[in-house]
Amino acid sequence: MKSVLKHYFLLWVCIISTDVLVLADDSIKSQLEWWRASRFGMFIHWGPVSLSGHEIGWSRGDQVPIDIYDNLYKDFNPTNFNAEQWVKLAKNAGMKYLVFTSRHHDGFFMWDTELSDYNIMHTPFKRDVLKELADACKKHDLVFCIYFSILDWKHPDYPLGSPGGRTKKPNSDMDRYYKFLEAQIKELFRKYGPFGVVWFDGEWEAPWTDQYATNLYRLVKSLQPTVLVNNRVGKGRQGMDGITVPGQLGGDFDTPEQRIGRFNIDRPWESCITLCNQWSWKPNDQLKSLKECIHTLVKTTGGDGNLLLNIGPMPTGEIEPRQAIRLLEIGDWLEKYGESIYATRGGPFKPNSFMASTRKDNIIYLHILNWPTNADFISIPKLPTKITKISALTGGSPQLTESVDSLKIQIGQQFRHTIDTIIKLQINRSALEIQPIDLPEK
Ligand code: H79
Repeated sequence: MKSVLKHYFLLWVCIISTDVLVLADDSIKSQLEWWRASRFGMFIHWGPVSLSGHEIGWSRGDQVPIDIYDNLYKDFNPTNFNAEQWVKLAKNAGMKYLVFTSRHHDGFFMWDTELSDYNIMHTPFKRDVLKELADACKKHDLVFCIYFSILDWKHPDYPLGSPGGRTKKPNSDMDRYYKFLEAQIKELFRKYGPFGVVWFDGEWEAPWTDQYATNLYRLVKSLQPTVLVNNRVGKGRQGMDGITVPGQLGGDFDTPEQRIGRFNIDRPWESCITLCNQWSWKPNDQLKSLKECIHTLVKTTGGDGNLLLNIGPMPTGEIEPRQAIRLLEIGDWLEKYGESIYATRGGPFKPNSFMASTRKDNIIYLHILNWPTNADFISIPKLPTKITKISALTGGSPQLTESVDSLKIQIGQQFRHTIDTIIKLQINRSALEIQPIDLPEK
């Protein structure tokens, strides 16, 4: 009798878990299509820690003593914050969605919550930043998304208190903490939803278990069946490559961090990468060049992933002018060449160090990122299709020479760009049907 019951129980567990996955697959299909076609989003890491200039994700109880860190909010008064300016900047940068840190590991709530006093309304600023951003996104037609850390080093019920679990809390209660977390998620959806994505983080710490993960995933999908959830809801992410271990709860997409993800046309993925070095603002942080930003976007898209590019606004509420200028430069580039990025899929050539490729309909875009120094042409493997036309989005008239096993492409020196030379190949079949092709590293 006992073993029969056990079988019933196992069957029930299987039905419940399959049910979650099937539900997700059906209801997010068009949402995933939108997200993939968007290709480029803005990540924003912001909070009282910007006053100290230390990193939001690992300075509490490390570079900044806990009692100092937890009192920073009393001086947080970003009077120059203007949600519409941030949103307009994201739009002008060519970004299609915005992911904002509603609550990071440090436990500070950037919204007007009923669940804790440790929130933005208890700063001298007293304005609901999340609400202002959600409204501005709606007004300017940018998809609003939230980042939310599963861990909370400040809350007494969460067992750990600083990076690496170095601080432990004596009277913690993880079950009670989980209820508190659920209440936050419900409040967020009720007051600020719907969202394009809920971007979880902090799942790697030991108190978070598969059971909590499954419950949270179900809760989120019940609140908004169409919302996308990243793989950090569960325990299946492997390291900073961000790939989910097969068979584990992995949400709707993978999340390589501070690196370009590997070519993958089967599983959706998004690289999150900072525009400077830190996630949250620090003075004189090193800013990436325009070339590095474009190469990152092109290689990400060429690998069939999205790019979530992060900025950390200053404690005044402003985005550093030099960072804003860089974003506008990216936007200018996308304005001219966006047809080779948006609504494309990665491939068929897998990116390597000198080029990437994207495709849609019967078109393949070759993005040549570094020209060979010892030749005036590039040579790539032949395509299993006839090429009906060759042109260059970036100017000039490229010449194509086809041999038995390779394609040779030449273009005048003055049309070889230092950032990206975009060659457009029109073919006589759907480019999406072509199997991925490895490019040799010369
Ligand atoms: O929100 C951003 C980060 O704050 C958060 N995830 C992204 C999206 C994040 N929190 N922790 N981590 C990422 C991983 C931290 C790795 C670390 Fe380290 C190892 C922190 C300290 C040791 C690597 C090495 C970074 C600093 C030294």
